[in-house]
Amino acid sequence: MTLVAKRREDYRAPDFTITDIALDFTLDPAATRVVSELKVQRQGDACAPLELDGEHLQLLEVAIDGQPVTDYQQTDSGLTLSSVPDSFSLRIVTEINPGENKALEGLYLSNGVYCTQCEAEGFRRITYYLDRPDVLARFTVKITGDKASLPTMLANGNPVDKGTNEDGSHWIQWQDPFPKPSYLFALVAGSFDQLSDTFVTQGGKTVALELFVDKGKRQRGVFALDALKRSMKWDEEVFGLEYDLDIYMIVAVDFFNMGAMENKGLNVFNSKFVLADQASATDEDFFNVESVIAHEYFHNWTGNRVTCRDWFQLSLKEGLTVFRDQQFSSDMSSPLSNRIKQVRVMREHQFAEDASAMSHPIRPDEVIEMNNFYTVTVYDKGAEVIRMMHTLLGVDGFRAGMDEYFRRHDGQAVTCDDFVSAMQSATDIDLTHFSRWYSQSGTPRLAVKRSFDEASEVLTVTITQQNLPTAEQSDKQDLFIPLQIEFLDADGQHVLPDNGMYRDNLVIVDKAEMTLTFTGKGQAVTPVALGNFSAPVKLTSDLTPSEWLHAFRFANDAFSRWDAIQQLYDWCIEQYYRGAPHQVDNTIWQGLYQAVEASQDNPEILGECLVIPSFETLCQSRDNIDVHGLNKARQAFSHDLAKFMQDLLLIIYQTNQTDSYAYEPEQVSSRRCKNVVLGLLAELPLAETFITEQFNGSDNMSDTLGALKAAQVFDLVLFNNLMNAFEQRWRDDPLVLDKWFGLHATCERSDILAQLTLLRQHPQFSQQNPNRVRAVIGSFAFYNTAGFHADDGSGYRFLTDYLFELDKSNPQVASRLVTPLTQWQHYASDRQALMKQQLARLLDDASLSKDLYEKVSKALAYGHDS
Ligand code: B3K
Ligand code: ZN
Repeated sequence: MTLVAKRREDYRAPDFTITDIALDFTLDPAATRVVSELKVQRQGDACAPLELDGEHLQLLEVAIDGQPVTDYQQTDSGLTLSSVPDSFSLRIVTEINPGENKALEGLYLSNGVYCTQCEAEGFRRITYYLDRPDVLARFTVKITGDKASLPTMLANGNPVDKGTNEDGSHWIQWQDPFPKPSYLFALVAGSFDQLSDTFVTQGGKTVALELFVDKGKRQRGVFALDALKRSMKWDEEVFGLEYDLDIYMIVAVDFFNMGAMENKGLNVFNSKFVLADQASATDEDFFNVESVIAHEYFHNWTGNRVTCRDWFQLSLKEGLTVFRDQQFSSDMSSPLSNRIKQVRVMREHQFAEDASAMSHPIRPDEVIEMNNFYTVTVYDKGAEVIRMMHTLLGVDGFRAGMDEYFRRHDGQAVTCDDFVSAMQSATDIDLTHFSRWYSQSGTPRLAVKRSFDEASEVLTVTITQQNLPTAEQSDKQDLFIPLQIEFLDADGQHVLPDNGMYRDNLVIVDKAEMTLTFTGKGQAVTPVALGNFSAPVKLTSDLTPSEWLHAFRFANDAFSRWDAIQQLYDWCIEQYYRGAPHQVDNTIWQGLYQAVEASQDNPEILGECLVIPSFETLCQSRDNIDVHGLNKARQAFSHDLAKFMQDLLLIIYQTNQTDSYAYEPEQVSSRRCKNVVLGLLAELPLAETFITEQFNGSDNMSDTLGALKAAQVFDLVLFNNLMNAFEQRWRDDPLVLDKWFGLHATCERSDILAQLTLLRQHPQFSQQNPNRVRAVIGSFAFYNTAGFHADDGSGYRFLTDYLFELDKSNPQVASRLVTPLTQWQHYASDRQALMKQQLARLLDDASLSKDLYEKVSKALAYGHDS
């Protein structure tokens, strides 16, 4: 198979635009009829044919200005009309089969609910159209459907008319006054429970808020609706942005490929990110609901009002909107735990992507399947790039830049360059060099090293940046890196260098090397760099274990204090990994003990500091990895840490008990701290009683899950007992049971493949449901280190066999799940060979989807030509 990639530099404005579209749906599971009436206008080349996108459509009728047309060319991917007037109306009638649509793209029917997912290029599965984000049209949508089974029928905008037909069906008409690209179109029809509320904007307009959930789940929607109101208020207060329609609707569905979708006025959500209550949702679930609700709401301005010119610009809306939802979450709870969460995603997943065959800049240059580019790079690294601008411009400068962006581009489809240019107008700082972050892929490496000259008593701190070639980009340039840094003397006092500071605690590393000097301060100056993770880089330094502890004690930046302990853990695990655990001597154990002891009055930082870096994070600073060696080193270190701190951990466990559950920051920190500690105590025999008692006495899902996770570490018998009890309690609630599926799939046991086979046969498992597939297969491939990486390659084979099946129905989800197999670069070569063997099996399949083909072929080609 050879598929041609689309390239960013080949962008051409469309020859035609569509100003208005009237859609008329007659819903039927196997034969939904779609009538589309378009107002088309030529805006380019006078002879250009009209080339419409369309896939999996049955074409029934084409007419131009009322006259039937037959001289068109139809292919698998579209419809071409060769000679058309400059301005005309076009009527197209198609038939589609939502019941058979298992890819969950376009219009599909699942669990009796019709729903759409059009981003990025799913609208072309509904009707022939100019399915690209730079064509903005006004949409009117009429939906006709069975009244009994589809009492609710929704589309974007405001309802303008409705009626009943003689055959018992009913119809409704929706109108969206805001011109929009096709990817923001949405239709939902089904039978739901409804929650209603209102929000009065700062301009005094009353907006109706409607939330639709599965029958019987009304109570679980209350938190999401509240979160929506908090988001609306926050965007007014922080960015001055108000909602623009009279109604805002959110529908929760069970079958959804990703988290949620920001369709204009009608968000569609994976029910996982809407439904939450004390009994069924963890604190993390509550957090995610609030953050995804906010994210989709914030898209109304950053994404919908100002959209992308082409899909290469995706980070324009995603990076910016992730940054906005991160700021919101941080304001709703606490900046530190939020920042740590964000950095974990970067270090575990984004760094891995940057180092893999799929590396790409936040604004990619080449794409085969756009759905493959909704990545941690475009989203999370994209948000880090926005954050760096925020750091450079300051709060007021950033706001002024945003105001200017909306002033210039409201109602337009624009580029990342347009965004930077609006930001530029708000500041004296030249962003030209900075904007390389948009075009360069890879994780920059920063090194901070010291040297001391005895004669002159000058301590020199050298900061170097190195940008190594990535899979798709060999030439690299130096970047403009804001590095937050503080310097401590031997007493823990802050000192400043003679030169080089750009601002308080900030240096700009914009070339390969820079030096800072300290005169007369002796050589005991500890640089504590990358405060607040001020740039998405990998940092190395020459700090010693005792200096990390010194940094933890005295640094001002809370993130740096947490990071100091993480770096120290990394160093300790490295000693175990090298077979020299005794290097972690008593001074270090004591130092760690004291650090923990001294933090007891701050459960937030305490809890986070007691989390040992994940296996995935440890991989990002190592090569040629012996997977089991590293995994065992990590486990052995956790065990020894727990043993050394046992008495202290028990005290922390007891003091962080919370009564009467509430989802609020203080309680969340305490519960987190308590459950992290329980996870460590699970290394020790005394933990059994604590685990069992917590499980039996729990009145909320965080504590229940905390106990189950600890049991998974403790021992298989206890784990199985508690898991059986959990299954009994939640067997009829697939969303909750996903947690159970995930725990089974991540259990490091020798018969894991047999377990996975059993899970697949479980009555609640369904290969059609992405949440189930992710809970079982995704948890195994991403997080079961021992099982997935079994030495005989059986884990890799298991995943591959599964992907063959899944790819036939849902390529998008299959392509997400192949990721761990494509990220072979950090492992030892015999393991790489086993992984590539399975990738080669996939590539051999002539019917492989575009989605998998792109990732698999890149993963196999990587490293061959260099
Ligand atoms: N914009 C959607 C993602 C669409 C993914 C298409 N494969 C959700 C979001 O980022 O808000
Ligand atoms: Zn988004």
